[in-house]
Amino acid sequence: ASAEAAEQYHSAATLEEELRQLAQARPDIAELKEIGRSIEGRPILALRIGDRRGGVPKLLFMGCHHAREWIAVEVPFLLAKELVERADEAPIAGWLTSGEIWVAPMVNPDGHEHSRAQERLWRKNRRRNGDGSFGVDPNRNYGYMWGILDVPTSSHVPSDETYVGPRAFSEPETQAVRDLVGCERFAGVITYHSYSQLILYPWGYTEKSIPDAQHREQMVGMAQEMQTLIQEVHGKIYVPQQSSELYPTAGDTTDWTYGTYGIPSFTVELRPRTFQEGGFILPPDQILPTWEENRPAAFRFIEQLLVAPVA
Ligand code: 0X9
Ligand code: ZN
Repeated sequence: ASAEAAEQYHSAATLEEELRQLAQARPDIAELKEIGRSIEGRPILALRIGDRRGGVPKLLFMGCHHAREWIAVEVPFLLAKELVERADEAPIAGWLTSGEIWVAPMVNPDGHEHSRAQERLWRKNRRRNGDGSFGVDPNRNYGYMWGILDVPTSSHVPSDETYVGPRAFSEPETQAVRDLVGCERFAGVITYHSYSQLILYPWGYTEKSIPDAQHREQMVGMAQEMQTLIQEVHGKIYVPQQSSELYPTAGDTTDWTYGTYGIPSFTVELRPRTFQEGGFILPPDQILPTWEENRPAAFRFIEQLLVAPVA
């Protein structure tokens, strides 16, 4: 069963191949970019989708900061595929004229390959920490409030699952995202993870709310709307909450994108809801329904931030 699953989920190589095909099929609207290279030298890829008329708003969707979260590759990949394959249909055609959508489905390719071939439940990247242990948690390595916590969910011990790394942006995987976001000035970010079915917004490092009440209202409102849209498809409930309500972490992706640039940013935890339902091991027959329920939420996010950006 697990060999079968490995075939239906993308490897780093099959993802690269399919992203390349999408870019080749529609060079007028899609371009494959290497935004960096992993520790083991794998390309970190993003598909840029849009007419590129210059000065347009841009959105970023990412997946698979965590190696074992295989479904978090598939949802952003299927988003990219649909945007390219239906680029001439409404409403997508309009989006690709008014803005640009960037999709990076596998931020941590080394960890992902390790999860596929060696240790299914591997989480981190494949950094040699020098003490015999491997891996920095890419979702603790971003440079906003980096390292301020020392707790089990955000650890300074190299062998721990949530090791923050020796310094902010010590890893090529987070450097790639840092450099992309620094160049492209995104109007919104969604980063896909699994599991738990949650829609998380900043802060993650503190139980305090973000100071800007308008931003908070906007993100809470969008998260609630996404919850409704998701539930309408297959009845699954994705609970909106502040990241720190799940547990506190410092140096996660959305604290950095919001804290540094003020970008509305969400961490979406995909299926399943519980450990009992399989946890990180999501049967491949759930790839499509998970995409189906997340599609209208992603589309709404695009409508709100690309077509009618809030001032
Ligand atoms: O721990 C994480 O990085 C995310 N959960 S996961 O199970 N996919 O590893 C959640 C990050 C959200 N941020 C905070 N909880 N602060
Ligand atoms: Zn994760």
